[in-house]
Amino acid sequence: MKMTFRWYGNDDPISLKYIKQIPNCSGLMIMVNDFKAGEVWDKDIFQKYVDQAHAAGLEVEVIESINVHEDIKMGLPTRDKYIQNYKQSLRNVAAAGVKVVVYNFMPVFDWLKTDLGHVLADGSNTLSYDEKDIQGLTPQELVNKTLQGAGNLTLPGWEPERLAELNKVLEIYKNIDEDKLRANYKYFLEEIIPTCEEVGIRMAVHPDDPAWPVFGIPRISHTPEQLRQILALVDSPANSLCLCTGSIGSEPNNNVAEIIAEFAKKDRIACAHVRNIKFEGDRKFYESSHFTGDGSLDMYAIMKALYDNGFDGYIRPDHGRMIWGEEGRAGYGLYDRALGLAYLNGLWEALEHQDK
Ligand SMILES: [Mn+2]
Repeated sequence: MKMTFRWYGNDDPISLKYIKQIPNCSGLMIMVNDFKAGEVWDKDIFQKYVDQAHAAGLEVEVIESINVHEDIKMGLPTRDKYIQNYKQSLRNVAAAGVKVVVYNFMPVFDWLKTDLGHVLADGSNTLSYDEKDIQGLTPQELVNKTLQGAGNLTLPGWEPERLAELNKVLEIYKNIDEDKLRANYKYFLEEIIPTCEEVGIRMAVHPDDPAWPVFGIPRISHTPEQLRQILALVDSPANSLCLCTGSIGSEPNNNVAEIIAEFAKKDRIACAHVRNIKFEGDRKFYESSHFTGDGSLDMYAIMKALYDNGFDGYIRPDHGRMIWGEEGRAGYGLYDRALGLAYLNGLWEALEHQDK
């Protein structure tokens, strides 16, 4: 298992030096915004990030995400051009040493929260979701509200170009049900997985966040059965999961540790985002600290499920709260994520020792 940390490239206020100072942090999961969905990731531009990371003593074996162009998800004739570009991006990042590519197949909206600065009793703030807050909003109103909450920093998944044609895209999705979306997904995977196998990359799909459909748009990556269906679309280790505990766990009926055990046993978890959330009601939760006692998920059971089932991929702490006066990109400050990483280190070390 390798412990890693997300870094936003030169757009990240957190320095690589600080990340390197976190104990047992071997490398980065890089998220850069140089490349729009559908564009080829330029070899030289990407290599510069990798060189910077290496100079700081950090590996870059995971990137998140090479975004999938909406035309691929919608199955439009233009998809083939974007799929060719995707394959070229895979070749380019593989040449720079990347082994895992995180991505998602969520239509229109990526992750979704209704408050990016929900204040907790201890004065820290965090991301939260309350279904009540999106009832009555149009999709465009939701987009405006989310972008307002982000301040000056870019929000991955909410790139302006992706949302530019929102109304047109929503119209097209009226004719796409879950099965059609899955068929479009299969078409995509059948094209790219042979390239992945050739260049040594594992695709890791990020589950829907939160784990249910929004605005009636289909979502097909949030139940154990749906994850099985995805892995069966192309049965290859190159077609794997990014197991995000806070996303999968937002649906209380999803037993996160059981889901991890099932897919880790089959070696189909390429990497994991590990974080906790606290339920406050039906479809109402906030992102707590990683510590089990602060949230609703059993973090020991989660790490044990990974450990017991031979997980040897990459882990990173996921979203953190803003603490100690830090101001930064929602969910991606330094301090609380570093605390989360240290806590996950401790759980893992204890699991290793119990085994001896
Ligand atoms: Mn995640």
